[in-house]
Amino acid sequence: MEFDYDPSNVFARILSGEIPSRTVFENETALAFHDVRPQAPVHILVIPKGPYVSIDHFAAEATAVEQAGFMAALAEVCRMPELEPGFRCIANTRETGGQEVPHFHVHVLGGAPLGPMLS
Ligand code: IU
Repeated sequence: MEFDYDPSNVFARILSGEIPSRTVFENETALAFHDVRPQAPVHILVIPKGPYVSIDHFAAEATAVEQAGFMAALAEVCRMPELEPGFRCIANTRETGGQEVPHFHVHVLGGAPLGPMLS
């Protein structure tokens, strides 16, 4: 599959510093920040710093260092005390999968009972 990354997407502009975000955690290859329209008391987005459009693009083409850095950032977010009772990670993928921003991101949601996923 060919992956076509649009460098003008909003998360690229957050990474360049053009648009501010409320950072939760950052390392060499990944950034975690609060979603601007939270759908749960805790709603964090974890993104790689590299130009990957989706989870399958990232899995296919990111280096081992980028993948390890991303997982380290995700793990850091998952250790937030507010998430200890339970949380949900989601990676919407392509338009049919509900993806609006074409830069790979994992939503981490929690801070309240979430109920069944497809309710
Ligand atoms: P999606 O999986 O691509 O549908 O999720 C995109 C998320 O990015 C969505 O929850 C938005 O609220 C969020 N977001 C953001 O945090 N900051 C922005 O400037 C924009 C979208 I545009």
